[in-house]
Amino acid sequence: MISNKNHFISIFIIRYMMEKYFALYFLVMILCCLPVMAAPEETLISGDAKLEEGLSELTKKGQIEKEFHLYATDGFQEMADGELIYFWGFTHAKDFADAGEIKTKEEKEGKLLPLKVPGDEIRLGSGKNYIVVLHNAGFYETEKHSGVHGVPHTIHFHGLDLIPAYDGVPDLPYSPVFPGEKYRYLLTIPEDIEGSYMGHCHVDTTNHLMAGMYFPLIIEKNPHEIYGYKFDREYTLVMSEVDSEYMEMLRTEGNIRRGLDWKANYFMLNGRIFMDNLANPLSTINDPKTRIVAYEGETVLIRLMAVGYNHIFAWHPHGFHGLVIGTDGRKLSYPYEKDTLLIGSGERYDILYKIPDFSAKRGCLSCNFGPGISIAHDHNMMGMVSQGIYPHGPQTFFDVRPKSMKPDHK
Ligand SMILES: [Cu+2]
Repeated sequence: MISNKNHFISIFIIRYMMEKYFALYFLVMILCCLPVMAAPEETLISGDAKLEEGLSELTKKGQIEKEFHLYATDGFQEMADGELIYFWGFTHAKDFADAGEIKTKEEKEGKLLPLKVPGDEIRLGSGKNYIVVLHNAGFYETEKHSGVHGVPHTIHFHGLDLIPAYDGVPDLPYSPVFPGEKYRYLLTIPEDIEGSYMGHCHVDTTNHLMAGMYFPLIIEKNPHEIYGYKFDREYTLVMSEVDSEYMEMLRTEGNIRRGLDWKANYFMLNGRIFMDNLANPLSTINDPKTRIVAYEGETVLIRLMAVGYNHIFAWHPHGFHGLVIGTDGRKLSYPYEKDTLLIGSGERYDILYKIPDFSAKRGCLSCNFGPGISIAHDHNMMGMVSQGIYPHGPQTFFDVRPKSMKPDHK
């Protein structure tokens, strides 16, 4: 039994301890509760039981080749003429890793790569399973009173024949992805499918697509081979258009119903325009993904794609006829030669250019069988005039170099 004296001492000690350590106890409690008190985690829009079971089964068996995390957001892109254009688009963290939920502009800038239009290429292999997770990171550049806050997005994998749950059409059957949410798309690529495709947002498509929400998607069976044809180098060229004034209106007012007012004033190749100042670092020709470099005797594959409102692009390289071997992700039974190829929104063409070997005899004095630079451009002249100035359009160089300059030449 505790005596009165001992009891008094015990209470005194407890009170002393409580007072002394109360601040510390309080601090520990706050720190422990912080994760609970923080904003709720990103919400996953889940599919029905069958979809979820299928996904976890593949994951358990280790049959998911790779998971790509794409973040829908907004930003600015500087053009070669100095114009800063407001865009919407898809970006990602390094190696398309999961960067978790993005809730602030600081997090976006710290964890994700700067927004680029078109978005970076995604490359998949035939006969494999992939998961693409779409996160809506929200918009950070719109003005407060703009009507485009809290806008949802999806990804439509253009050209892949997928079930509706993975086809990216909003509410068919799943709701589109709002800020703070994410959705998983399962892409099972059949063994016999390869070629050039695209991904783009399918919410209010006129506005979201034209605002920059698109990226190339490549499916390959074997590297340096397509439809049974071998090639040495490849370039993916996305031809697209943007109305920078409309985009600024979206940013400031957000009146999406003006979609029919769209009037492109920039026509781009991989999101860039050509400049008459050849040293301009933002010009098409100074982008290693857009300047077509090849060495004598090589075969170059061009994966040509278009995104547009009403512009039909006319791809025309000077000095070369290309062999069109595939279109819209399918091999052509009868390939054909073209030097001017019309391409409309959503179309893709796979074209091979055989660069003759200069060491072989020229066919004639004026034949372009040799090293040097020639241009390749949009032959729909409307496209060669961005902001009213020629030749600021989708134009690049075909830069053919002597075999002796090849880095691995012996
Ligand atoms: Cu969208």
